[in-house]
Order: sequence, then C-alpha cells, then structure tokens
Amino acid sequence: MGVINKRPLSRRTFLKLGSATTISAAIGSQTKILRALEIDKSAKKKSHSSNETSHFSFCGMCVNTCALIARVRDGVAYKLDPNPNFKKSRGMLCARGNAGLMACYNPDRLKTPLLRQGERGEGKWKRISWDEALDLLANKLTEISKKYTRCGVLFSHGEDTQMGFVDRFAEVFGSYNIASHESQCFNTTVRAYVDTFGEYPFADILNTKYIIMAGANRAEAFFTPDTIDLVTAVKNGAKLVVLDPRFTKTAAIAHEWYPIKPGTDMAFTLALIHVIIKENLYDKDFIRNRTYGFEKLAEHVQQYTPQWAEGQCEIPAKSIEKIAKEMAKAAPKAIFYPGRRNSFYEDSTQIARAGAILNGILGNWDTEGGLLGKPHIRLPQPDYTAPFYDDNPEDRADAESVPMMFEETGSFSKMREAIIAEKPYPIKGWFNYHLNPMMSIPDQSKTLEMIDHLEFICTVDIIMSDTAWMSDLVLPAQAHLERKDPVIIEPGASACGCLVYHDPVIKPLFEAKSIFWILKELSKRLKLEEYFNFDIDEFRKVQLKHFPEADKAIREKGVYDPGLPVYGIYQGKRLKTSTGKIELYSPRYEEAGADPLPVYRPPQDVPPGKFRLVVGRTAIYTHNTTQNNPWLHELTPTNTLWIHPDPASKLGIKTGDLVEVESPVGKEKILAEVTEGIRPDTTFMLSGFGSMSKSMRLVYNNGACITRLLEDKIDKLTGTVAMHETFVTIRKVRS
Ligand SMILES: Nc1nc2c(c(=O)[nH]1)N[C@H]1C(S)=C(S)[C@@H](COP(=O)(O)OP(=O)(O)OC[C@H]3O[C@@H](n4cnc5c(=O)[nH]c(N)nc54)[C@H](O)[C@@H]3O)O[C@H]1N2
Ligand SMILES: Nc1nc2c(c(=O)[nH]1)N[C@H]1C(S)=C(S)[C@@H](COP(=O)(O)OP(=O)(O)OC[C@H]3O[C@@H](n4cnc5c(=O)[nH]c(N)nc54)[C@H](O)[C@@H]3O)O[C@H]1N2
Ligand code: SF4
Ligand SMILES: [Mo]
Repeated sequence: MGVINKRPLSRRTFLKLGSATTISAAIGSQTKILRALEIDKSAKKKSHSSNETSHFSFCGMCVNTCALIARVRDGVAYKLDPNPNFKKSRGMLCARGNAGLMACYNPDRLKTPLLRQGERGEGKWKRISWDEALDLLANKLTEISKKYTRCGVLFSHGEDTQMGFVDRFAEVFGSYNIASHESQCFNTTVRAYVDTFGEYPFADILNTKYIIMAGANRAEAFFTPDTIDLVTAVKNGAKLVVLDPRFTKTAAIAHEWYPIKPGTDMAFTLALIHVIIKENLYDKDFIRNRTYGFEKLAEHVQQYTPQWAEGQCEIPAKSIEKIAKEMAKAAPKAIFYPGRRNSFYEDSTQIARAGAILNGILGNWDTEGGLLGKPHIRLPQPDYTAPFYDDNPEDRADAESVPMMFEETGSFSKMREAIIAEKPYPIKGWFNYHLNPMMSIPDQSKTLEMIDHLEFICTVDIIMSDTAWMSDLVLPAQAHLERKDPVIIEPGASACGCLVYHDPVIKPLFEAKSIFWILKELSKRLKLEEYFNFDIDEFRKVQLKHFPEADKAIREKGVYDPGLPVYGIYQGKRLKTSTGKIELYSPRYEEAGADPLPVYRPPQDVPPGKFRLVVGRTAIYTHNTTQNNPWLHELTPTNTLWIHPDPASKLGIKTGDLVEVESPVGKEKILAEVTEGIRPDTTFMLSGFGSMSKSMRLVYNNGACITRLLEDKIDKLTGTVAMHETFVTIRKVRS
C-alpha cells in the first residue's frame, strides 16, 4: 500500500548515507454502546430523510482498502455499500467489509485507556484518563531510554492507513527497533521479486490467458482487484492451474488442481523452466535485451527434468510438460502468480525466486496480461530531519541476524530472540499498534518469554487482543469508520494508482483516539512536537501538492484516478536491479553468499504417524482477530482440524470428534473435520481461535490456538516466519 511510510534508519545506514476500581477489561453491553452513540449534527446531508446521510469512505477490515459508501442515520452507520468509482475494488465489498460496522459497534470494543492492576494476563484493569495514560507512557519511554538508550524501546505495527506515523515517531524518538507485519507476511516473495525485477509487481490477471496459482488462494484470501479479476478472466477463457495441498475455493474454480507435496514448489517451477528452455519456447529477443544470466540459468536447469520433479512434488511429469508448453504458448499473456505470500518455508525466498525467474523467461514483464510495475508516483509528506542520538547503539537489535533482511521491516522472530537473549543490548519497552503477535507469530511460549523480559508494554487496539491482554497499558483506538486519514495511493494492476482518503463517517465511540492524535500528544510530552506540527488536513495538503485536482475529485467521487499509464512504463528504461535487467542469475545473491540461481533442496519428509500443519485464510475472517466480530463469527463459530479420510479412519477419527493436536512446542484440543480436500500427510486449521483474552468473548477458550502449536522457524535469507515447517501428531480424545 502506498501510504506515508518513511522508515527509521539505523545509525549504520545513517552514517553510510551521510481510586482504583478494578474492572474486567472493556466489557460492555450493546445497550451501553448504543447509548454512547451521539447524533452527528455536522454530517453532510444528502439522502431522503432529514437525518440520513451518505459518506464516501474506505474499508479498513483488511489491507485492501476497498472504497465504500456508508449510510448513516441519526449518527449511527447502518449500511455499507461498495463505491463503484474505485477501480481497484469495483463494485465489491466483501463479507468482512460489510461487517466493518461491527468493528465499531462490537460490544467487546475497548472504550477507555486501561492500566493493568494485577499480574500480566490476570485481566484486572483500572480505567484511567487520557491525560494520565499519556503522562504515564511519556514517563515510561523516558525512563527506559535513560536506562537502556532509546533503542531500548521496540515499536511495532500492523498494516493500516496511519501506520506511517508510528515509523515517524520511532525515528524521531530515536529507536531503530521497528518490527512491522511484513516479516510475518510476504517479505520472502518481495525479496525474490525485488531481486529479480527490481520491485514487487502486480499481476494483470484480467487480461492474461494462463495463470498458475501456487500457494495463493485468491478466491478466499482476497486481494483486490485480483480476486475479482480472476473470476472474470476464467469466465473469459483464461486457463487457471492451482497448486495447493488443500482443495481451496480457488482450486474449485480452476481447470486443474494439483495437491502438491508441501515445500516442493521449486521442483515444479524449475522443471517448467527446464522444458521451456529445452524446447526453445522462449522469446529470444526479450531474453537477449532484457534479462541477465540466461546462459547460466539454462545450464543450471538441465538437471531439473519433469521426471525428476515428479519424484519430488508428486505432480506427474506429463502434466508438468503439458503445463510448460501451454504456458509458453500463451506467453507473454501468462503469469506464474507472484503472491502475496506463496510459501512459508525455511527456503521461501528461493522458492519464490524460482517463480520470479519463470516469469522472467516468459517475457511477461510490463506488458498486457503479464506482470506490471508500480506507477512511479510517491506522495510527499511534511519533511523533517530526525535528531541524532549519540548514545544509541550501532544498529537494530536484529541486524545482520540473517543475510538479506529488509532493514525497514526487520524480523519479528529475530527481534523476539534478541529481546529474550538481551543481546546485542537490552530492549525493555514495547509500543505496539494494530498488531497481535500473540496470535500471529509462531510459538506463543516464546512471545510470552519475550514479554517477561519487558518492563513496560503499551498496546493500541480496537479490542482487547491477546497481545493487549498481556500489556500494561491499553489504549482504545478509533476504528476505520471513525478516522480521518492521510491520502493513500492504491495501486493494483490495471486499476492503477488511485488516490483516496476518508473523513470520519461517525463520531468516534467512547474515548477512542487515532494513533496520529496519540503520537502527537505524546510528542508534546517528549519535546518532539516539532515533528508532529500539523493536522491531517495539512498533512494531506502536502501529500497532494502535485495533484491539485485530487482533493475535489475525492470529495465528489470518493476517489481520484490520475490516469497513469499501466503498460510499458519501463520501455527504454533500466529496471531497479543492479544490472538494470531482469536478473535470472543474481549477482546480489552471489555477493550475499546465497545461491544466485535457486538450488532445489528437498523439504524434510513428514515423519511416519505425523502431519505437516499448514495455515491459510478463509474469505470471512481477516488474520487472527476478526473472529471476534459478532457478524462474522456467526458464519464460522469455531475452528476445526482438517484431516484426510485415510489417516482419519486409521486413527478412528470422525467429523465432530474432539482430537488433541501435539507439536514439539504445544498441545491443543479441537474438533475434527474429515475431508478429502486435503492431502493425507497434511493438516490444517484456521487461525485466531483459542484466545486467552477473556474480553474477546466469542473466541476466548473457543477452539484451538495455532500459534501455540507452530514452531519458531524462519526463512533463512530474510528472517520471515516459516509457518509450514511444523509436524504434529493427532489423537482422538472423545467422540
Ligand atoms: N479473507 C482474507 N483475505 C486476505 C487476508 C485475510 O486475512 N483474510 N489477508 C491478506 C494478507 S495480509 C495476505 S498475506 C494474503 C495471503 O494470501 P495467500 O497467501 O493467498 O493466502 P493463504 O490462505 O495463506 O494461502 C496460502 C495457501 O498455501 C497453501 N500451501 C501451504 N503449503 C504449500 C506449499 O508448499 N505449496 C503450495 N503450492 N501451497 C501451499 C495453503 O494450503 C493455503 O491454501 O491474503 C490477504 N487477503
Ligand atoms: N497463525 C497464523 N499466523 C499468521 C498468519 C496466518 O495465516 N496464520 N498470517 C501472517 C500474515 S500474512 C500476516 S499479514 C500477519 C497479520 O498479523 P496481525 O497484523 O498481527 O493480525 P491481525 O489479526 O490483523 O491483528 C491486528 C490487530 O489490529 C487490531 N485492529 C484491527 N483494526 C484496527 C484499527 O482500526 N485500529 C487499531 N489500532 N487496531 C486495529 C486487531 O484487533 C488486532 O489485534 O499474521 C501472520 N501470522
Ligand atoms: S477485501 Fe473485504 S475486508 Fe478487505 S478491504 Fe476489501 S471489503 Fe474490506
Ligand atoms: Mo499478510
């Protein structure tokens, strides 16, 4: 997402560049919430009845920011509709988008600042005022920075339209230690594509003729416009091939589904490259003019025949050969889908690199029906020069823990390790916004251990997540429909570079505040106010200075389309790689000591009697926390364990039986779901259940918590979590 995201630089990089009521947390009744709703008299009047208005806004229920129109009556938002003017989301607002209303009106919503009273995790809280909360926060940050330097505070955030303010604050406060959600997400794929094409591309699914989706489930894990375009493209005759150990909804609309052996995608991809090169099915001019290292690639893939690949990935050699030929024939309107995540293995970057190289030889770069670069626009923001603090350590605490980490995002797993080891230096404070690592980082026992090493934790959230539950100070944030946000650029394939922002649709409920307000107030207390000396209107003005017509368009249509070119934006230009070309062979990897061409190493075999546990999405939940949204929860009220009928019958397990799942790091109980939609050696459950926060009343102690089972494994190059490297046993507990 093209948001305000200036990120802190480490010193190394900087130098290189020049009466205590104890209450059970935050629980209130629906009546209390409705009473708290105030009539917003300032709202723009548009519709039929005098107290009814509609407002352009956009959805904040996941990363896609689909545009919407909110209908409000007597100050209460009662219906959300898609805004068809927004090319990225077209006429779509998904189930989660509609349930955005309940992100606001959820009875479990955090209402006031809360200060922990008993032990961490005991759930005893004292309601305090915002002034008290901010004074306390400022004092704690100061105390920690004096005792341990400013890098003694970790800042973390999830992805939203105000996350850039957390980066800005961390930078001016003086901590290099920022961990954002990317290292739990798709940093491996980003790494692979940045190192092959110079950037992470969009896929022009709408206009393609052939698409392979491997480890991506666009029909359930939504990415707009790809999710919408996939259905249209298939209807229009494009061929869809899906590789997934599970029969997903994407597999259901595919022409061919292969339940690939998990962790072996690289074998399949290298074999496709082998066939395309051996059979001379590539565009010679394109390879000569726009790629680097083709000869080395051709030699390298000689060993990776379809027959060999079949033995690894369990996809028939004949199918591999057929797919390679069909794909090459459709090229350049052919795509090996780049993401979003593709895989969660210790070798994920190289698995994704093999896919990027395949795209490279298909010649589909920067062209209709292929992979597209990002439009070359950036929104400026109020400028500043961050202070330099002499006593700070040299670098981030997780620096150089892996060879190819993105310094701006770090590695949450490696940061956790550094905090536990108190090496290279102690980190004792944690400011956490819009992120729930208790539920999103494997091996929860290690996250709890990290928490034990921290002297002060502040979480800013809309509900009492498990991470908030383990914090010392919890601050109530505004939900998306309550916020005034900066402008964001929403790119997305042929949708290209639209600009949007939104004003509040309803008045913030209870005492909820935006992270911008919180950090601005905090900056005053820490004598950093000069870095937040603007309001959101002024911020937007700077952002839009090159687009004088945008503000009016956004007000009138909810979106501004600058009409940027989509195809051919790199025509005659160098790519942002070191050679300026598509790097089939990577000099950068060679330099970093990594394989410059992906070398296949088989994954560890599933030990007898065990299963590989994989994670994945459903269309009705976002990540790990919307499971407590009452409207969405009704659709899937708990999680179940997918198990294939063959092992299930051997273990005497039927659908609905209670089973125990055990991994090397934990044990959980969950109901079994026997299904042919999964490989016999693999098992699956949804995330976000089995919560420990009693204030998440719908998911507290309901179902199994997957992060208590997943082992702490990472992609070796980037430090991104590797969630598919855990083996579990399954045992029936009762029918
Ligand atoms: N509804 C919804 N949509 C979302 C999100 C959400 O939470 N909910 N989150 C958004 C975010 S942040 C992201 S990162 C994206 C994620 O988007 P995706 O990565 O497309 O989503 P997942 O469901 O995690 O899909 C991963 C798939 O990989 C399969 N898999 C596991 N191992 C292997 C393997 O070795 N090979 C192959 N070929 N497949 C394998 C799993 O069974 C699973 O179906 O979704 C985005 N969209
Ligand atoms: N087990 C498991 N773990 C995973 C994944 C998986 O598939 N399974 N996927 C991985 C991926 S791809 C990703 S991107 C990460 C995501 O990991 P997280 O970003 O940690 O996941 P979320 O559940 O979205 O948690 C975000 C937090 O933000 C809060 N929140 C929601 N809306 C708002 C708001 O408007 N303001 C504020 N302040 N807070 C808000 C939510 O209540 C929640 O506590 O998880 C990763 N971890
Ligand atoms: S995909 Fe759904 S949840 Fe995500 S932004 Fe769009 S409407 Fe909202
Ligand atoms: Mo993600």
